[in-house]
Amino acid sequence: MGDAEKKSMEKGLIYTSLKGVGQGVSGPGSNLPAEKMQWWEDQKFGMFIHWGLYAIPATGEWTMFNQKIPAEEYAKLADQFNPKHFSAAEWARVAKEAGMKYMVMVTRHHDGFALWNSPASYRHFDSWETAAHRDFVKEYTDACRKAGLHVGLYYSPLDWRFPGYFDPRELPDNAALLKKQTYGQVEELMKNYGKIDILWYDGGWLAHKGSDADAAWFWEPLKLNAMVRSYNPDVVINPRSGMVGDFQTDEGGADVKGPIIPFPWEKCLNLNATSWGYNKAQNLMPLKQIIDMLVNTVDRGGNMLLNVGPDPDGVIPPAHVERLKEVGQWLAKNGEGIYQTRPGPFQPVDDFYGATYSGNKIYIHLLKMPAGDAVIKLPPTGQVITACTVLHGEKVKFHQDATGITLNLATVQPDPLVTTLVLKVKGR
Ligand code: H79
Repeated sequence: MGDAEKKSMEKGLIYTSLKGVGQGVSGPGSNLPAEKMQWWEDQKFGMFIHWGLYAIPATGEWTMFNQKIPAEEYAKLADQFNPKHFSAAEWARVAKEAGMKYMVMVTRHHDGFALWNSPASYRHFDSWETAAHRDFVKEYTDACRKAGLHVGLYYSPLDWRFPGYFDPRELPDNAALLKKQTYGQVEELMKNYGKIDILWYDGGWLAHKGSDADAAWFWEPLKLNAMVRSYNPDVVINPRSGMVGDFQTDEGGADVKGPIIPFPWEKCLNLNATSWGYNKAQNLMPLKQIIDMLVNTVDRGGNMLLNVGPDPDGVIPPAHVERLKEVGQWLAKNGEGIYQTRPGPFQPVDDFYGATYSGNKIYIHLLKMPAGDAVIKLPPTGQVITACTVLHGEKVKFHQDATGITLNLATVQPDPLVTTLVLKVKGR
């Protein structure tokens, strides 16, 4: 897609699910040029991990706030947080088996408990100084790299322990302590754990009000991220520090619909739809829904970051591991049409199909088979199609003329999840 086309699409379309697209501050060198985003756009599928003290009550990562638990009371959970079966290598193994290419671990959520040795933590509220006496970020970053997965860290600037977070103008001294902690902790994460590929901020808003961009006056994200880039020049940064960010975020389990989105973006959602953190209440996504979500995301140019919430012992629930393995089995067969592709040339048709391309191949993802005459009519592309098959499978009858391409799927054995077809393009 050319620059002019991209610009006109960006102006003409409203991406309702992508809140605050392009909002936030930016400055020279604050964002990566397009060529440094290509590797990220190639990944398509990653693992998000929400794990912390909130795994113990098992009612979700917002427990401290929702149940109005005072900080001193909540802090006692750290005495019990001493996992015996935590293994970052096992997390990485599960991610790889699922076909995931990167991981993003929550290093510290809004409750303030840091999963590393964090001298910058207010009152040293971390896993190093409490029962576990372990640096989980170190174990995680080492395991990711060893497994060949790209390393992402999630960090929440927001910390509920600070009254100044809720009232930064009336309590500036306390808010300043919070800001000092954020700068200190982000520096620790960027300095002490080798090359970090992705920095995923969350909760840059103030007092849970307005947008992350509205709070830029407080966090000064250009200054914060200039420090980040001094350690990790090419790290891919999301928009939730109040800086524009290198990609846009679509959070939650709502279906992905509409046209191709012409800038880098990521869908993040939960495998257990109940909450991000470990939850007694289980609402595990059905396999077909996961594959559809992935395909719908990739066919519109996005990556999908699928979340797991390990239990207090650090173990990903076995039913979740099993479900992810099934996703990996579909990807082992169909990955060629997913990884390292770009969306198009056909615009997706909601609830029916979408497309990606790579080199001289176009991949059509069929969410369902056409009813009735088993025929699909694709619009003209201006390219000559020389062959059509099921990916790793039988030939598909097709006819191409000036009005488009007609595929006849009468003899096609569909994949029970999503069927991938391959069109070969002449001279590409
Ligand atoms: O870390 C996960 C969420 O905890 C976090 N972002 C993802 C990745 C997040 N922070 N804020 N929000 C999501 C939006 C806030 C939603 C809320 Fe609520 C609605 C806060 C209060 C009402 C959901 C429902 C959380 C508590 C009750």
